[in-house]
Order: sequence, then C-alpha cells, then structure tokens
Amino acid sequence: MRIAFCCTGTEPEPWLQGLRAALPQAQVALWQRGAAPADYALVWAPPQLFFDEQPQLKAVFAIGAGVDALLKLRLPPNAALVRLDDAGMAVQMAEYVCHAVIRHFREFDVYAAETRQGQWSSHQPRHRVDFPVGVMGLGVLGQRVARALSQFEFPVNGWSRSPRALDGVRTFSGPAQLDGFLSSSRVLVNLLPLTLDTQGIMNRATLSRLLPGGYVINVARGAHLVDEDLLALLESGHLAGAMLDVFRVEPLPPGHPFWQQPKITITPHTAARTLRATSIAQIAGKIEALERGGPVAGRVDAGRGY
Ligand code: NDP
Ligand code: OXD
Repeated sequence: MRIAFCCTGTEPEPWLQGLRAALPQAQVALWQRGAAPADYALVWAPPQLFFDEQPQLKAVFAIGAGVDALLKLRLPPNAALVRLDDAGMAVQMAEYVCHAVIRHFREFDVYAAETRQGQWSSHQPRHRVDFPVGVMGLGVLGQRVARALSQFEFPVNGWSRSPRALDGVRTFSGPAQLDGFLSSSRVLVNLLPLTLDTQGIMNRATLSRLLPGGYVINVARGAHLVDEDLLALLESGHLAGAMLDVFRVEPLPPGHPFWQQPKITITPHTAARTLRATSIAQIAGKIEALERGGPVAGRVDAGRGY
C-alpha cells in the first residue's frame, strides 16, 4: 500500500515518521511531481496537479475538519473524501468559544483594560439569562461547544440543517427557523461548514436579528461573514463586539479595518489546531478499516458540501 503526503504549510517529516510507525506495511512518501501512484493521500491545500497525477486514489484524507477549499478542486473520481472527525479539535473549540463568551459576559476584557490603567472598580454582575448563546452548526464541533456552554448554565440555542435533539439546548433547523434562532440569541457562534448555502450567512439582515448588544464569534470560515456589515453594526451599537479567528484573506491583511476596530478581538486561525499524533492515529485506523472494506466516520458528501 502506498500513501502520499501533500500538505502545504505543514512540516512533513514528523507526519511521514508517524504514519510509517502507525502503518509499517505501507510505503509512505512526500508527494513530488511524477511520483508513483498512491492508494491513499493525506492533504491540506494541495495543488490541482496532485489530484490530476493521482486519479487512482481510493481515499483522500484532509488533515483538517473543513473541506471547502478541497471541494473547489477536481478530485479523483472514485476517491472517498474524509475529513478529520474531532481528533482533539472539539475540546479546543469548546475552550476557545467558552473563553470568548465568558470573557465578554464577565467583562474580563474591560477589567483587563481598567487594571492596566491602575483602576480598581467593579461592575454590576450581569445575568446569564440575558446572554443566550446561539451556536450555528451542530456537527462534531458545534455539539461539543453547545454542551460546554450549557455546563456554564448559559441558555443555549442551536441551529442545523436537519433537526437535532441535544440535552440542554433549544434546537432549530433549516432556513424557516433561522429567524427564530437568531432573535432568541445574543451571542452568535458560527460553526457551519462553508458551502454555497452558508457563505455570507452572517450579514446585515441576519446579524440585525440578534438581541441588541449582540456578540459574534466566528470560528468557522471568513467567507461566512460580510465584513462591512459587521463593521456597520458595531459602529451603530447593535453589536457590542466580536471575536474572530477566521478571515476571508488569511493572514488578515495589514490594512484591513478589523485591525483598527477596538470592539473586535482577533486570533490567527488557531481556535482548534490539528493535533498530529491523534490525527495520524485516526487516519491510520480509517485506512485499515477501508482496507477491510469497513465503514469510516467523517466521509464528506460532496453534493451537500460538507
Ligand atoms: P460538521 O460537518 O460536523 O458539522 C456541520 C454542521 O453544520 C452540521 O450540524 C450541519 O447540519 C450544519 N449545517 C451545514 N449546512 C447547513 C445549512 N445550510 N444550514 C444549517 N446548518 C447547516 O463540521 P464540524 O463541526 O466538524 O466543523 C465545522 C467547521 O468548523 C468546519 O467546516 C471548519 O470550517 C471549521 N473549523 C475551524 C477551525 C478553526 O481553527 N477555526 C478548526 C476546525 C474546523 P446537519 O447536522 O443537519 O448536517
Ligand atoms: C480546519 C481548520 O478546518 O483548521 O480543520 O480550519
């Protein structure tokens, strides 16, 4: 069995070593132009040439959860596309989002600014009931985040494409229930995949439906958000702030207005990182399952876009 590794922006050697240790029967190699045909591939932002040269692939494993960029390429016709299925990302996402919600709710950002000025003052406590959090996307990451938020006793709403039932979460589904979901939420967390249906979904019309003083946490993809609409609603005061991990162009260009807006907190696409050892173990297990003809979790439905 041959495995090709073609991941832009990733140090290959530790992955190659880890894959060789996990699958000693396999020949694992860093892809180069004209390389021998492989059975399986691990990819992140590969060039189109990689797939053009490897039409025989049986399965392509993304070393991330989002596959929007891969689905823009022409993939080998018979290859299953498999995304990382949690692999240690869900708990990181829960940490990030709980941190963002709690920091805003408890005004820790305000306290940090005040104490830096030598100011000792305490604010009136806020009430959780006034901070319902809406999680858009109740998949592998969204469900973990919704559960973590409900452990902190925030009222939690969740929105997905198909109906979902989740303990402690008020669930909504489909376009018909989007308005009800938004108008019941003050904090909005985006954990949708980027698809034709979801691009630009956070725009003036939808963000205006949030309860006044809304707060936006985007941890999915930059193209879900219409940047100018967020800026306008922050300026008008309808939104109190935003914490953004993902952007239409990454790295966020130096002149982008988000850098200058003090109500926006920026992190550099780091909410949930790919953990190499866990990911290798997951992918190796899936390759073995496929070799046995068994099912694997995390197969992407290209028609649906995620
Ligand atoms: P999943 O595919 O497991 O879940 C997607 C969820 O979104 C599902 O609940 C799905 O609904 C819902 N959904 C999809 N389309 C629609 C729609 N049109 N309307 C309503 N709901 C919809 O994805 P993950 O949870 O694993 O990951 C989510 C995204 O997070 C990734 O695609 C990626 O972009 C981003 N990400 C960001 C990272 C970061 O560091 N910032 C790291 C990892 C991922 P249903 O349940 O009905 O299928
Ligand atoms: C992912 C990401 O999709 O890192 O895994 O954004």
